[in-house]
Amino acid sequence: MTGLDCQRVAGLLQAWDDMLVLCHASPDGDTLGAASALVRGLRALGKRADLFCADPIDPKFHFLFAGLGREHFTPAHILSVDVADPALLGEAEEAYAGCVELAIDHHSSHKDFAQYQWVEPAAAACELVYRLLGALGAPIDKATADCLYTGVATDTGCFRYSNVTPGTLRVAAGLLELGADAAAINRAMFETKSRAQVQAERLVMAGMRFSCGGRCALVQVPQAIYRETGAREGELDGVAALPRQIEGVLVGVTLKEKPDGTIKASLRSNPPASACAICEKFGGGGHTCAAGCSFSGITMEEAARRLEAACQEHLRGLGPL
Ligand SMILES: [Mn+2]
Repeated sequence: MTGLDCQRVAGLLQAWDDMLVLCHASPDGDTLGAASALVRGLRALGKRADLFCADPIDPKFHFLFAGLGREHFTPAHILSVDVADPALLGEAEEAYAGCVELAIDHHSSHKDFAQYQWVEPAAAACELVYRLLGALGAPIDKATADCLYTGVATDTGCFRYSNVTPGTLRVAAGLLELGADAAAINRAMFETKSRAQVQAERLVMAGMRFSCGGRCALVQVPQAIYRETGAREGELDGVAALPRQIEGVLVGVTLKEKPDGTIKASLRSNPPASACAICEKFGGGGHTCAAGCSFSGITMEEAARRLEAACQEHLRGLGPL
């Protein structure tokens, strides 16, 4: 449980070899981009490294792994990127949670679980990995730049969220100079939907409900929607952004039923509401304006009811709005 900065992390990695980099479950562009870029950078320095994610990777992210063959070795050091809580390792939690040596993360809600951690506020874990590769003197080729750009773009909603700082844009500018294909990545991440996805979004939006005098909007994604439309799970990631787009909504709630019956909630908030504060009431966390929590052993309707009640309480606590 020792906090490190970028330079000290670079020092550790210079001394280490045979590294396995863990991503969080339900992987997004940031955890995958950061892991792939870190592995590419470490390999460029002549080290053995590979990455692992417990959950299947949506095909839209497959390009992040182009040209990155698997390495077979017994890991001597386990790292994690973008993992705020060991529970987010998913199926890998049991095997790995106790032996993560270094956690690199940008979540303010980070729970110390690794021997060493480098946790620094940034828009994306990829921002930290970009700086780390610089400190290591690792070359950043086009494929690595594409990975890092993907993480920064996806965690900022294509540079639209309040987490974007001048530093974020400088990192993005640096990545463009290194050859990142921003236009193609933005199109693939933000402007491409399958027909199944549009059909699924239609069904989800049709069931949207409002509470707290219109300040909370909630949508539900039961497993049946995937069966009915043929949409893949990852294709509905963007749905979480939709409820908050509605005028007057301060908290947008998206509930997704997992195959095992667990209900995953993704909350998005507009100031002064805090998605993170609401999720923390249920053992979750994240960023102020984007956070998550999960429920097991209850129905989606019950999870919806509890979250609406928590939103109500949170909004009341903010005083007259
Ligand atoms: Mn992230």
